[in-house]
Amino acid sequence: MMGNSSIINERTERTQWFLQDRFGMFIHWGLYAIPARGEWVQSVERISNEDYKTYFDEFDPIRYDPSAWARAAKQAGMKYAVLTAKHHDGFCLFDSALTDYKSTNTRARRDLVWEFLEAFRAEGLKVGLYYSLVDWHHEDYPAFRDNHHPMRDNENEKRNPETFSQYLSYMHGQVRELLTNYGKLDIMWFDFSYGEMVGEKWKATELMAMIRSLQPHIIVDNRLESGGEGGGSIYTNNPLSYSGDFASPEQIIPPHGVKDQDGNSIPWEANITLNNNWGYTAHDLQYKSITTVIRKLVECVSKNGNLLLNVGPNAMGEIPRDSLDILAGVGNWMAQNSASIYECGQADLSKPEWGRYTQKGNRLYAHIFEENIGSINLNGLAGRIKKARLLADGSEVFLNRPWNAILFMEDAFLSFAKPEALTYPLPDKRNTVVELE
Ligand code: H79
Repeated sequence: MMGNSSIINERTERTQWFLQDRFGMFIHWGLYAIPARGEWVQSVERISNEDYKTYFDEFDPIRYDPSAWARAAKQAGMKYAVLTAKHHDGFCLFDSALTDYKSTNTRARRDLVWEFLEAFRAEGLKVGLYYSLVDWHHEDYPAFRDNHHPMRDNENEKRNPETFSQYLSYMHGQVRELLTNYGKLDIMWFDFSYGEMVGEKWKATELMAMIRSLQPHIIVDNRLESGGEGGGSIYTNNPLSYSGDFASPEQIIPPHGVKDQDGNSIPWEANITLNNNWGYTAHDLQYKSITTVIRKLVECVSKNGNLLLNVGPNAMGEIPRDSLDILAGVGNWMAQNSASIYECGQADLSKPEWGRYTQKGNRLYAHIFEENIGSINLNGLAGRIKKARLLADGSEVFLNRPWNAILFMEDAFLSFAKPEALTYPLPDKRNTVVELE
């Protein structure tokens, strides 16, 4: 068992920065920005590689300016970013020696990954790359050539084990390129395992040994062993070498965070889109509100998790205006309230009915989501709070009105007005944070 406890210890070491930073940008960008019907378009519409090549021939993102992306991420309060170096369609945004299907062979003639990494590092952000295990383009990934849908993929019938091992060499080779030619990377984000395509089907022990030897500090997601639904040996007290450093719930914030079988917290990051798609989708205008995004971020942190929030730049290379507006709004909130996010985690209190707590040492952050309430009840905190201040402006919030102390012996009480007043609107009615010391 020694090996496994050391896997957990090393995971704890490697993920320290990750658990402090809490908030990152996911970027889904590739040829699918041109059809603009989501990153699964080739599979969903059964587009042949020959027809899909139209987009390769046309790809020319003349307004790609990763410094602008990096500024938007930083202003939003994000501390790291993850770009799709290769998605399921197999198109590489980097100058791989192992394929011609890459951005440097398009009209762009640019190594888009390299420029992304430079720009985000220059803004002081940590950087990661997404790499799809699934590959609809590679000729030795035969199961997807006729039928791109993995859930309906009958690999026993369609996949030739000998040619598949050539795909594995290609995949391992590209991971080696990314970890060798692009400087220090902070995150490696694989996507995804499904059905029988799990773990050693990817030669995962060998792959992880290579990753650890090339970049010992990089953190890896858990998808060499699982899909977006969660799972894998990271959830046990007996994780395998390729169990990954963090769990990656997709489009969901787990009700109770992520814990292993013994109830210990596991590092985790919810990956969530701004609208209903990952890749740029012109007709999808169902964007989440600024408030919804802020509350999702707070919810993740209140359960010891991170939020990796996705943007899908368009074919010109720009993050859509709607997305930029949301990021700016989240950034305005973060500019005043990020002390309740960074280095914070779950509080030793149950969820209050008016919002959520986060905690950092002896500082408790009361995130108030209900509107138009003049006072809130702090169950179980009577006598434990020295002072209460609005995090946004440092202004005083009143504690412990005498008659409340009598009515609620266990509770403290916060009031946003002088003690005589019964109700009073909160200074900022939405997503107000009170710092309790
Ligand atoms: O990269 C993003 C997604 O493309 C990828 N993971 C995130 C991070 C992902 N792979 N699989 N899935 C998500 C789940 C599969 C969903 C599907 Fe479908 C249901 C595939 C086909 C039906 C969603 C809906 C995609 C196309 C239609």
